[in-house]
Amino acid sequence: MRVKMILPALTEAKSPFWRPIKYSLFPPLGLATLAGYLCSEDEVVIQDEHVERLDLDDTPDLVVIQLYITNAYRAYALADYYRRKGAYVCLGGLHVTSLPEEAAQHADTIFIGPGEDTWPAFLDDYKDRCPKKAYISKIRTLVGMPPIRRDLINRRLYLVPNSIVVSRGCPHACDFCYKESFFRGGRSFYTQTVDAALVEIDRLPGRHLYFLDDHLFGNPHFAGALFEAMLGMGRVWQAAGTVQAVLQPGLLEKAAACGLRSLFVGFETLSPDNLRAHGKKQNLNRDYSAAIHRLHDLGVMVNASFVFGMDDDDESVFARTVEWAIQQGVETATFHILTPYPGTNLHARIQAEGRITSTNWDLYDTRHAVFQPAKMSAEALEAGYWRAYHEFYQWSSILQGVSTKPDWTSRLRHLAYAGGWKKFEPVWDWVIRAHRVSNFLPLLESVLEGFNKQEEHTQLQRLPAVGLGQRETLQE
Ligand code: B12
Ligand code: SF4
Repeated sequence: MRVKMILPALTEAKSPFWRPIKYSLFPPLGLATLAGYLCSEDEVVIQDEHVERLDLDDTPDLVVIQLYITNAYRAYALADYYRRKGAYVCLGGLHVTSLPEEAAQHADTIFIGPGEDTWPAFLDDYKDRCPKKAYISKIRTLVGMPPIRRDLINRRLYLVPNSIVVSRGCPHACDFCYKESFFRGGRSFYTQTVDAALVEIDRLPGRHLYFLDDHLFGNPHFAGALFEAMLGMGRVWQAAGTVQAVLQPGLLEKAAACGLRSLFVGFETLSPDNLRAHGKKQNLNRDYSAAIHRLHDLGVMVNASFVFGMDDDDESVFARTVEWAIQQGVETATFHILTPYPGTNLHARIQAEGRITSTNWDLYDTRHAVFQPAKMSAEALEAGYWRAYHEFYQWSSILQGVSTKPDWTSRLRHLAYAGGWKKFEPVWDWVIRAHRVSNFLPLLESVLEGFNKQEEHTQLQRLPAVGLGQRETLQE
């Protein structure tokens, strides 16, 4: 059987003139995971339109397309094209789960929820010539998952080829997040075994890892055991976590000791009313500054995530948030416009209030206001969003952030990391077009390390007396 797996791109990512580095970061891990369930006799190709031109002259038997909300229209066009050519087309992913009826018009089979149970079930039915129109995920486990087909990924095309997920979902339930609707009907947070996670880590060459888990720290027992086992592996890694997890004693120390160097943290808003309204209870009454200090003290850079346009936000939110982030010495910030994804509680509420202003999924990219904000106009929200990026990443702000750092190493690291991402976009564009992006991984590793080995040693001294075995190994 000839199988073609496609991660379609949204329009801007395809443009030969503008290839933001963001689209060349991570390979299509979801598709490579699904490819693991195919037979060794199957001919499989994965194509990622974010980084390569699709070969549309082929004649696969089975076409598998992954949908996010912003690539949905492109995915439907590709699905229609391959169905006309006689291929059997499967659609799955987040957007299919949110709007199955919409997706079903373009597919032979659709998949609702994660694919680890439904995809192998479909493959059996397909071989028996009795595939169903829809498969709904119910069994939620990562136990027994076949190895991810990383051999199908062209590592050269990505800055961060070593992306990895060792869990699915998240223990929280913020009303704007995709996760409640995606995992409806079964468990919405589960992890691999520590041993399976370590096997996957061992398969990844080099030093750098990027954990794409929604909340790597979500199960403290799992995370603690994983970090202890990673001690001495010499890895340098990045991940995402919550303020709550950062403030929890012990766990962050273990993470930093085994190589955590930058953490994406969902602060989302400085307003407690907003946190309450959006079900982000885990952030309520948490000392954000203390969380940032803890991270910085342990040598971990902060990528602070903020959402603009919640009901308590007026036009003062942009300047206040940016100023706060700069004063805290946050190295990088990611701003989003609140986006009511179909299927979420947020969407249901905003729709019931008659405030949805667009159902053009291309605009659901967290950079457009697709609803009427409560305390400002949609235009003010979009303008404020762009201003926030501009003001946070202007040189004077970067230098102000740098000046909060206590020593030259962390100052230099802040400067290199923040400046590297946002101040050299044309250079990145050239590098991506020249297919040389993977050459920059050693530079990224070096910046994350803070050009400094001493720190790792210091962190090890601070570790509680767990995982002694690994510590001894490291010191040998
Ligand atoms: C990596 C990533 C990206 C990469 C995407 C490319 C890539 N290489 O994957 C980049 C950086 C480009 C990106 C960009 C964006 N992203 Co993004 N991204 C992620 C992230 C962090 C990880 C994805 C991942 O690898 N997951 C792990 C794999 C194993 O899971 P998976 O991909 O979901 O695949 C599984 C299932 O979905 C299912 N499945 C998927 N496809 C199919 C197909 C079939 C046939 C079957 C059976 C099953 C199936 O089975 C797979 C195995 O279980 C997710 C958050 C998350 N934790 O998932 C956000 C996430 C997907 N991104 C999101 C968003 C909003 C965006 C952006 C629109 C906006 C922005 N401001 O960043 C842009 C635009 C993306 C686009 N192309 O349209 C949202 C999507 C919301 C939604 N409802 O669609 C998410 C969920 C983040 C969030 N919490 O809000 N992103
Ligand atoms: S903590 Fe993050 S991943 Fe978890 S539900 Fe909230 S937004 Fe989603």
